[in-house]
Amino acid sequence: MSRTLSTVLAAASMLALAACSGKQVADAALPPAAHATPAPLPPTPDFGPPQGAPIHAVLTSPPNVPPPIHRNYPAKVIVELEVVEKEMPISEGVSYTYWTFGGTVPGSFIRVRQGDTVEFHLKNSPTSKMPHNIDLHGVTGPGGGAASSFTAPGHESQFTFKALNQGIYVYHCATAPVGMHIANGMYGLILVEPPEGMPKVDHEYYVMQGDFYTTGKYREKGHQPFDMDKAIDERPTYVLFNGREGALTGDKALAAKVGETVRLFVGNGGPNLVSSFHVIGEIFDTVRQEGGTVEQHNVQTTLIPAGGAAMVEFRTQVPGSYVLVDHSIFRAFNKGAMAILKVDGPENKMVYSGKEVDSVYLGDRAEPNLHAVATAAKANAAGTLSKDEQIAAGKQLFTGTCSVCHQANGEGLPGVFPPLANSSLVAQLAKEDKTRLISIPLHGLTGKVNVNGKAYDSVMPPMTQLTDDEVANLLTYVLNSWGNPGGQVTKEEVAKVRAQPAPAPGAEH
Ligand code: HEC
Ligand SMILES: [Cu+2]
Repeated sequence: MSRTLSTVLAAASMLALAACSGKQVADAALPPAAHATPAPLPPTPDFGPPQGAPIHAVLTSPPNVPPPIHRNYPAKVIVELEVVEKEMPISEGVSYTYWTFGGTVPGSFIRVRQGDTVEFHLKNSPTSKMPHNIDLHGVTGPGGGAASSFTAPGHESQFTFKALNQGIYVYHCATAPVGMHIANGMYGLILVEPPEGMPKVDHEYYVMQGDFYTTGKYREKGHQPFDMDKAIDERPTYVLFNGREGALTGDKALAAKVGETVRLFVGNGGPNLVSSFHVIGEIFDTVRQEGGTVEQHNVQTTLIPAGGAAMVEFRTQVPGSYVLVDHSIFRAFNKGAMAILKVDGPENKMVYSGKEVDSVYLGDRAEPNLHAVATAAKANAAGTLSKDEQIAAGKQLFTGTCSVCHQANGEGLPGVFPPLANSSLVAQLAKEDKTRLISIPLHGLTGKVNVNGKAYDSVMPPMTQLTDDEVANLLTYVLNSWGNPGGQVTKEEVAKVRAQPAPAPGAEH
């Protein structure tokens, strides 16, 4: 053995010894003196042996949080969590094969009391194809439980830990390839309440961000497989709250009344992105950043690391729709990272004059109103897509995409945005140059154009975020609305034009 190697080994075994004895000290004199946390440690009896009959933990599906714990002694708490692999919608008309803890993304919310002894049962459904395990960040021990919980399909593992530290912790699967298991939705939160409990609030909600990688584009219809290359390059197709676009909008929005207090447990499963968590129109009165014990006040946006969580609290003042976003804002508007907190109650003109935020910010994302889009996608896949279905889908897509400039009624804005309603240019292109018409949303439009006798010399940006069938449906809707001449554009025609170079600006008749 070389001298350097033996020195290294000796040093390593000394380190191991030091770690070992440190652990023994901690075990003997709980709360653990070895923890370098500045937080005041709770009275020792809370770390004694579990008392009373074992308790079965109440687990909840997002956005629900189990009720507060009102116990004044440490107990043995049994947690039973089942891993289920299942196909679910990731967006309207788009499905994805998720791997879940408890059948939801994020996984079931677990709530225990600091000092509790948690007997953890991890089951892997017999219908699973993969082995899984669990790493709970609230566990002190190798792999946070991962080393003891590797579970094959149809099997169950059991391990026990003492909840030494209070806080809100992420749990996730740590089976190789770890990134893929997390990207498929294998994460959730466990709250370790302090012995004295948490301050009472009117609502507690569970929200967790995650990034998703599909082979198709954002909102590309049909079943979308996981894309490992995009995941490695950290180029997500979706960034979502609670695992699907629209999980918390429309009739699934979070709810509160004016004057109530709201506590959000906000986690970030990653696997890659850090979240700049923000609620449009609210200021966080209190944030427990990174889920720690230090309270920060009057915060606009809080960073939530991948594999981290925060508790944010605020009191609502004014009714309306408050939009939860990742303020890395393309993620909100182009990848789905948007949720709604709907606050009902009387106006308070002293605080705010009125007028809703959601039409400004949300467009077609405020309500899960893309059913016609999904119907069209299904019909398209089945080869039975009708013009009427395309028109219905196009109408829904028009809001928040084209309507921003051309207005919902297609009239445009005088001198700024040309009308699509009864447009001489749309009529002309529909008859003479369909390729050019299709290229307008795909490649944008610049240079002089004449519509209904009026000249425009402006810029329409390319709408490259739209998929082929979205463009086809949008144009079919425009062609069949507001006195335009009718006609149809297919997904295949759009694909062909997309592959061609953009026409030169001003090459208009
Ligand atoms: C950001 C504003 C904006 C958005 C969004 C926008 N357009 Fe335009 N659009 C324009 C402008 C500006 C022009 C005129 C460009 C010029 O002067 O060269 C135009 C021109 C057009 C024209 C040709 C002129 C006409 O009025 O017939 C069509 C067709 C058209 N847009 C369709 C669409 C469709 C379909 C969408 C949605 C996918 C869309 N636009 C979204 C700004 C916009
Ligand atoms: Cu897994």
